[in-house]
Amino acid sequence: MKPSEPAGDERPLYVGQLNTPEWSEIRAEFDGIFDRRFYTNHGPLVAAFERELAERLGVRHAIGMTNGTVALMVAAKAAGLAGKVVVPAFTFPATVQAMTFAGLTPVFCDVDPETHNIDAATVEAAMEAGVAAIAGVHLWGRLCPVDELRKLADREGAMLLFDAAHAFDCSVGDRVAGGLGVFEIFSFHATKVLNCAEGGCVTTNDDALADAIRTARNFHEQQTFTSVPLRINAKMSEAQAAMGLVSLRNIDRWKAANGNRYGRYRDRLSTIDGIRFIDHADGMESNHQYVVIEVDSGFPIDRTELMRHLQDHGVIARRYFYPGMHKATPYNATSWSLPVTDGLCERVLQLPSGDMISDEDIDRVCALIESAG
Ligand code: T4K
Repeated sequence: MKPSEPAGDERPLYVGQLNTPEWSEIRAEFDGIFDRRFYTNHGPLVAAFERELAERLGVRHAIGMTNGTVALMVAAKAAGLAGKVVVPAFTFPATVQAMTFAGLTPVFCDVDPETHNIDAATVEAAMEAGVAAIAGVHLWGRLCPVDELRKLADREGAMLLFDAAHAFDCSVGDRVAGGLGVFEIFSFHATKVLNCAEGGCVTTNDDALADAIRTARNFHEQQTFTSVPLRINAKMSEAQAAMGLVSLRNIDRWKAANGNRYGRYRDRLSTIDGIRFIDHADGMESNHQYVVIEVDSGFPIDRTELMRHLQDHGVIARRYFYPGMHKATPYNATSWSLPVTDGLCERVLQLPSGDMISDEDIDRVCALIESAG
């Protein structure tokens, strides 16, 4: 609960997931930071966090960054990408903003209506001359179809990379988010399953690329300033890494709790006419961080009316990613034909979940949906 908000049935319920470690765990890590008087610039906690991340995700390199957006921007630049990048329009603005900041031009592609992810067919339909990269987004923690995308990327001579901001610890069989693209990025924002308050990382199995990313995230080289190459400050601080290390110790517990909340929502919502519950039951090991529904024409009111109905009752559901990046300035200067994305932008609603959402809260949200219209 936010400190200033009253308890009780009508307290606002937010979509942001705040998974909260025990204060004693956080305090122990922060005591160490203050004892060492070493706050940032590649300190011991960042090094430990990077090691533990790489081990957990089964990758050679996990490089701590200040947030997920900057991680994507720096990695794209360090990889030497230039020209165009195929990217879904059905994503959070940060995916596209980071690419644009890195000097790339987004070419929007549509997504699969079932999974909300890109696939080889949607990317192929968007391919044009000058495409240097294909950037998938493992949306809602569901992995993109990696094999077919890799085949297409190889054929087209494009780099395959992933925005895995939603997909920490998500997998299908032996395929784990983090090692599936030439590089992938994660977000450790407060609302993510692994939470550094702000934070992120790049993962890669490419040693040379990892070196280039580590160099680019640090604005100068050691103690001399004889040259000033194009770099930036994208470092993760010790405080962020402390939160990350504590979060990692709790991740299995949080994933299990997420799974329980997700299951409770699914059981109630799957039986409502006109509501499609976005299910990850097809062999995916998900972090169940996102509870998402589609409101179809069979439901008595449309998605936006349902969102307002919920918000009027303190349930702050969100229509991510309305209206779609292809309709947002400045990207709408080109006219894009993305019918699936357009439909999803009218139907998708994200519901509250996370540590602060109890079973009773979920029942309250579901009852409001059942009685809507
Ligand atoms: N790629 C993708 C696909 C992403 O979804 C994101 C971020 C990124 C890249 C970039 O990663 P970062 O640079 O952020 O590391 C929120 C998060 O801020 C953002 O990290 C996340 N995706 C996105 C999906 O959601 P907003 O602008 O919608 O946040 P905000 O402040 O409205 O928070 C959402 C809800 O959470 C609010 O209703 C209240 C609640 N909340 C939030 C915070 C920060 C809390 O209860 N406590 C809090 O401390 O973007």
